[in-house]
Amino acid sequence: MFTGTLKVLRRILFTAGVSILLPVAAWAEGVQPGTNMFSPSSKPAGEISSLAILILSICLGIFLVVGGMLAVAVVKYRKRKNDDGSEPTQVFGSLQIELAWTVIPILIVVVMFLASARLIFAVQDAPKPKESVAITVVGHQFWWEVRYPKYGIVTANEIHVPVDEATYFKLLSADVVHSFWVPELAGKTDCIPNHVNTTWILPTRTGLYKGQCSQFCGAEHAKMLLRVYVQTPAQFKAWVKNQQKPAVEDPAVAAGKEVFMHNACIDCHTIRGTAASGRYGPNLTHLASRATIGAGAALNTPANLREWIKDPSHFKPGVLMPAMHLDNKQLNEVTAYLETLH
Ligand code: HEC
Ligand SMILES: [Cu+2]
Repeated sequence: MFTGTLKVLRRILFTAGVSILLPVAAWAEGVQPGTNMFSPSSKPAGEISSLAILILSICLGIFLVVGGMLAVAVVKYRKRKNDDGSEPTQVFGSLQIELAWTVIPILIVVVMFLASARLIFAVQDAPKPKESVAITVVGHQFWWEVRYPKYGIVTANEIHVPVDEATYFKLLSADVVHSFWVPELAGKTDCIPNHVNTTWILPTRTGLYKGQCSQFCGAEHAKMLLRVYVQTPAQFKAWVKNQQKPAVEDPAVAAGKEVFMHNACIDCHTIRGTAASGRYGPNLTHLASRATIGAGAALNTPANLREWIKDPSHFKPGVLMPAMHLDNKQLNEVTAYLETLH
C-alpha cells in the first residue's frame, strides 16, 4: 500500500512540476527584450495586457479557493488507522450549496465575458485618426512582405513606424493562414488568403519590438520573425526618404549586378530601377538597410549573406528559395553587389 501511495505522489509531483516549469520556461524565453506581452509599449497592447492580468487574477483567486478547500479536505478527512471503514454522511439536495456553486461561477463568467467583449469592440471600433500611417502586410511562407502604398515603398520583415502616431495594418496572405503578432504592440491578428483583416497600433515608446508568425504555416513557421522599429518622426521620415530612392548603382560592383541579372534571382526578387521585378521573394532594393535576412533567420552580415545565397536552407531548412549553385567567384561578386543596396 505504501509503495502505491509513493507512486501516486510521484505522479502528482511530476505533473505539477511540468505544469509549473513549462510556463516558467516559456516566460523566461519570452522575456528577451522586445517580446514581453506584460510590458506593453502601445495601444491596444496596454489594454489587452490589463485585461489579461484581470482574467489571470480571477483565475488565480479560483485556483486558491478550490485548491485550498481540496487541500483541507484531503488532509483533514484522510483515512486513519482507527477508521471503521463506513461511509460518511451523504448530503443531497442542499438548495444553498447548489445555488452557490451555480450562481457564483455564472457571475464570474459573465464578468470575464463582458470585460473581454467590451475591449474587443473598443479595439475594433476605435475611431481612425485623420493622420495615420497605412501599411499592408502580406504573409508568405516564410516571410513578411511589407508595403507602404502611400509612400511607394516595398520591403520585408522589418517595419518602421513613427512613435505617438497611429499605424493601420491591412493584413493579407499569399498562400496559407499566418498570424501577425508583435506582443508589445498589439494582439494577434490572422492573415487569411482572399480575406482582408485589419489591426492598428499606437506606440508610445521608441525602440525595437519583435514579433513572430503565430499561426503554424509550414516547416519554417518558427523562423518567420518580424521586427518593428518605432522611431521618432524625424528618424521615420529619413527612413522613408531613403527607401523611396531606387537601388544604389555602384560601378565598382557591376560584376555582381551582372550575376544577379543573369540568374533566376530576377524572377523572384525586385530591385527597383533594374530589370529585376520578381515578386515571389522579398524586395531587395534596400536589402543592406535591414538588420536580418530570411525573416530573422540570420543577422545581415556579409558572411551570412554569402552563405544564404550559397544555400539558404543552411539557415532555414524548409525555405522556398532554392540554392542557386553559384561558384565562389559569383558568390563573392553578388554578395558585394547586394551589400551596396542601402
Ligand atoms: C524561386 C524563387 C527564388 C529565386 C530564384 C531566388 N530567390 Fe532569393 N528568396 C526567395 C524567397 C522565397 C526568399 C524568402 C525566404 C524566407 O525568408 O523564407 C528569398 C530570400 C532572399 C534573400 C533574403 C532577403 C531578406 O530580406 O530576408 C536574399 C538576399 C536573396 N533571396 C537573394 C537571392 C539571390 C542573390 C538569388 C539569385 C542567385 C535568389 N535570391 C534567387 C526566392 C527566390
Ligand atoms: Cu507564417
